[in-house]
Amino acid sequence: MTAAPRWLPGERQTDFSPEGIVECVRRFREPVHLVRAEAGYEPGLGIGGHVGADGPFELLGTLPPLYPEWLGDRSFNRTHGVRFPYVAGEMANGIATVDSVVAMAEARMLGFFGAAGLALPVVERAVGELGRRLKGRDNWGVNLIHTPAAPEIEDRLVELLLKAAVPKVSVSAYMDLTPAVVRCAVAGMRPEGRARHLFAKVSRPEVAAKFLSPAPPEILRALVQRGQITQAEADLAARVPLADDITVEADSGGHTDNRPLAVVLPAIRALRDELVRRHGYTSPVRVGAAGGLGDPAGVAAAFAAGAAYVVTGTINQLSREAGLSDAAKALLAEADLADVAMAPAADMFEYGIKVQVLKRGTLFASRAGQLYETYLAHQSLDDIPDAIRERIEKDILRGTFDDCWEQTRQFWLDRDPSEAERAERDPRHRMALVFRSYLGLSSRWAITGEPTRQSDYQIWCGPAIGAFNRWAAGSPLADKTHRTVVQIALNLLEGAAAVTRAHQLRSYGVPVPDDAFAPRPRLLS
Ligand code: FMN
Repeated sequence: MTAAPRWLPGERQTDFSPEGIVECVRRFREPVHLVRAEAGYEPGLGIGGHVGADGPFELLGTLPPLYPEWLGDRSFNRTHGVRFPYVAGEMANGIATVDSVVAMAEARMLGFFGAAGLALPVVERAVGELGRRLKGRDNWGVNLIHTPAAPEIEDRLVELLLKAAVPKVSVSAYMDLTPAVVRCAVAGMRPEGRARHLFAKVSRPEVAAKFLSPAPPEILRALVQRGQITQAEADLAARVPLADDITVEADSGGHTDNRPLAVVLPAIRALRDELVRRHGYTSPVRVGAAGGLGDPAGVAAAFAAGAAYVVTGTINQLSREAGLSDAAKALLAEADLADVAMAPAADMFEYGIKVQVLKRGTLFASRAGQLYETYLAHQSLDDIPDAIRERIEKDILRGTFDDCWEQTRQFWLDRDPSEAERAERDPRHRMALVFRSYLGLSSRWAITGEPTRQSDYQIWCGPAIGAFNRWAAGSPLADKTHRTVVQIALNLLEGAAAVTRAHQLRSYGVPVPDDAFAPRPRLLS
């Protein structure tokens, strides 16, 4: 029988102190030895030294280095040409800017441009600039959001994305598949692979199932008939899932089902396993995690639950690159875990759909809620009792219903005259459009920093903001000059690696102190 190996400390005497253990945890890029003085004693840690037949410590085992690059699914990095399994998610109205997508791509991560809510020529300019600045790279993308009320918007955006050869498209808000989204996935498909990668953002298994399945044959047939894809592309598409990256969105800023990540992620991972088996897919189909990620412990937990990659949103609004005013960023920087609320969504106001927004420092959530209650209770602007009308006109709209309707009408005559015409005929629709104008403008005011409307800023925000602000307090990330989207990402990944190491070592019986689970942000390169 060979004797158990022994460990001889190097120049630095190991210690079993809490501080010594924390330091070994932080040095996760080096192999770490689990050692003990003798049987029955708690293990301690050592780095370096000499393993052999002699030495004062029994060697229980050695953990090899751990890298943030490896926290997710290694196929994610390979497929998308990135170094880290990390995505800065799309944020509507260009809040996820061209600059942030470029910064993420240059740092060898992935970012999606926030195309939703922008007019097509604006998206076209942004995509053109991205193509020029990121020439030769394919680790960047653009959001394609479902617009059930105006399918032609989706069609035109897909046309643009294909023409500009955008390498990744994150598709979101789909409940059902449209020809546009299927075309986006399938056009250009070759036996050796896809022309572009689709990331499908979902929060429910029934929607995930649609993207985890091959494209529906009837939609493929219709696209072939229209000449939008070839028969060969349709045949290939019948053998692969529509998307091979499924982003599971838990309780997030903006549109959200408010589900905890620990509940939805395993459910959709299990569904993925079942559908991969059923369809016999031969290449990996990954499930990533979004929603509520704002500090290293959250990110480490997502990876530990099997997330192939992580996506952040809310916290990137604090970054230098975010297309949000300094005044709005300052409000976000003060927010804690519970400073968020659900408020009516501008795009689906009449259906009672809500978005998660910042509550602290702005009255938007309660004012938008009052508008929705009023809409539910009345048939038209003329039906609204005087006392309520006066309050809405004075406090919320800052104008009479008549003036607001005139401005709203002009807006719709420009954008989509059929809406204005419908509202002329249907007083309830007119009321909806007037109230929706406040919801639309309130996002603009937050973006431009309109000083007279700070109390009306609509800022999409999830509870991750509180996790981030608590973690960043007093660190370089609390200083807005250092707070870039890449510094945030690198610190979250670095921290998540440290938390992962701390947990590994704790699970082998090492008395890892709580400090090891709370790595501090610093400037990283
Ligand atoms: N997701 C989309 O798919 N399309 C969007 O247009 C979009 N806009 C967003 C705007 C803001 C201000 C925020 C905070 C999020 C938005 N999201 C959008 C969701 C993010 O891409 C990301 O999935 C989400 O924010 C992650 O959760 P978190 O907010 O908890 O970090």
